[in-house]
Amino acid sequence: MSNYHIKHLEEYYQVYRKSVNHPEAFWEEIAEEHFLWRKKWDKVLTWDFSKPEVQWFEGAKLNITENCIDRHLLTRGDKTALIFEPNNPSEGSQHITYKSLHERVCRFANVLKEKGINKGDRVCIYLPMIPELAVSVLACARIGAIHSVVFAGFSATALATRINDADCKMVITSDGSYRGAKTIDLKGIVDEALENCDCVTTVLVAKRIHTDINMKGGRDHWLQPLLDDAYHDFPPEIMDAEDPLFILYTSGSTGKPKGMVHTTAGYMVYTAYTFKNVFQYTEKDVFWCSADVGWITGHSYILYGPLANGATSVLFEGVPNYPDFSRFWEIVEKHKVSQFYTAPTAIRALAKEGVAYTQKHDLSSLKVLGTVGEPINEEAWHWYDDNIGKNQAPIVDTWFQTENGGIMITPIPYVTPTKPTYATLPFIGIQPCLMDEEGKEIVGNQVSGRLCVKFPWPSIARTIWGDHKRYKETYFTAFENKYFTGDGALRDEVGYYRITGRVDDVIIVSGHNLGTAPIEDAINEHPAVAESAVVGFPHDIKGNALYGYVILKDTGESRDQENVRKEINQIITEQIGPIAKLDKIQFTNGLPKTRSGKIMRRILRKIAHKDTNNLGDISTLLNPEVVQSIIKNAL
Ligand code: 7RM
Repeated sequence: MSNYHIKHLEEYYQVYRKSVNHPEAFWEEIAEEHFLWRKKWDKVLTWDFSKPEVQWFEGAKLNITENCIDRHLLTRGDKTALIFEPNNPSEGSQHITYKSLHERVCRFANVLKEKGINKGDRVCIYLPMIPELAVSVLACARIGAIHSVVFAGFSATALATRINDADCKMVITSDGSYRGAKTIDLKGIVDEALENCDCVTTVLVAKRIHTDINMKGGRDHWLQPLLDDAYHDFPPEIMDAEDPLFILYTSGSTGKPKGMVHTTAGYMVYTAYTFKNVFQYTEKDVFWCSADVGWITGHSYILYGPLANGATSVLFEGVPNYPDFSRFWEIVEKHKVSQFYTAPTAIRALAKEGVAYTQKHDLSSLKVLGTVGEPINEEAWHWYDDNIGKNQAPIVDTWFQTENGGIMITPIPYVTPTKPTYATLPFIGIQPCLMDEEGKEIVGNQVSGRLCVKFPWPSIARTIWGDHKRYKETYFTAFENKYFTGDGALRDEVGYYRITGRVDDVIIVSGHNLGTAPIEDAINEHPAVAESAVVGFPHDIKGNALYGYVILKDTGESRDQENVRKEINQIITEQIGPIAKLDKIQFTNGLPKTRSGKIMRRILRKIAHKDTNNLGDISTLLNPEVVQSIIKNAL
């Protein structure tokens, strides 16, 4: 039996028990047998959730890029590490081998050093999904600088806040970016942000869209000439296991974004191990995660997890609807993608366009489908299963958070029987529990509560950059000695978990706790509905009543809206019960979404509460314009 690669359900249970009963022995064995260490650890784990403090593999020395690149050179030097698929398909894809990735990362590392970046310095990376993004992330890791990738769809204000919070010395960006048929002036956004950032002394600029841009003398440098002149080798900086690897910002429900700090060894071990098992990756597979590297999913499952396994990973610059809605499936066919990993919001958007786009392409290479980021509704789950996987490729509904580093609750494909809308079982080493409002653990099955984790796993974030107190308050105060996720979940009769959404999405109607996910699920079953969001609003008798925002499918025919309202409530009554019926249903053309595809229910709640004077920070919205139209038509 190999603990590294789980292939049967009995094996899962056996390895799981070992990981829980003897966590140190278990992770020590995984770390020892599958990674390259310059020095082994003195102690596997030190932890105390009351401080909170967590250290894994203390005393060990390593460099993560040596594990992700150098150690593959002998056996996989000519294997493709990254397939770059550009925004415009006619530009043609690029295959970057492990050998060439090594050389590019080393050259970039030399450029960083030459520009005065040293171990522990923070570097902000604000780039589109182009090879330079992967290379700059890895170059930072190679020299021991802490990367802070900011999604290149964020505004100048959001960027400046993040640069200042981490006190970055350098920004790496490009002249611009492509997004479908549009171009975006990235360098202009950086210039605007830097008017308010005194910490940045150097800006490196990659050429992507070849437009004329402003280069500030002394501060801004074109990247390519520097790389051309740099030496092709660079010895990796030897890091401590607990040296920070990166900061990644995640928005809080209030206040400024939280810079989650991830460290080196534990993050490497956990992302590599989850990647191998959750996607059942084997040597000849081509893996594609469609997330942006600006999110934790991209960090862990486009770059570090796949590369640590010597895998081939697709880096896609574009969007699902350019040149048309078949783009994803064209890419699957072209690169014979074996594992495809995307978000429910993308699945729903594609499902809305019908199946003709999926039928134009040969999808038979697909062995595993993944989803992440939000609860996936039942209809979208089946659409994905029927039309993309052709009922032959298991769906892994993977739950995790920026704070977690890697996948926490998930089926293992071909091992765990799946169940629509359920993330199913804890991954190896993860000890979830459900808590009630009084702080008591809820044991047994067929129960629901607040999702916590009892024991540290190797890739848990260690702190919030510059604010350990906030880290403790946010995650370790609500429930003593437990990590609190902020999510609600239920556990079914066999112990499978279903994530029902953020706890602040729980609405109490006449004393009944209702999660938004199952209600939205029911609404979306209506054949005319494309997408929906449910929030609560104050009600004299029930305490709260339900307000649904519903997007109808664009079928060209006009509909009797009153009738659709009735039918929606009928479906809800059948699936959940009359308690969950909606008092108000507003039809809309769009829902406010974050740039990673999560519905911003906070704004919808304010509209339902008729409290629209102060909507708070909407600077990270993908589509701020829909907010006004929703307000105008509010019920
Ligand atoms: C990976 C990522 C984290 C929040 C989390 C949940 C929600 C993520 C799922 C999910 C239901 C899933 N990190 N979430 N995955 N909800 N099922 N499979 O998205 O930090 O950006 O967001 O996303 O609410 O707390 S994140």
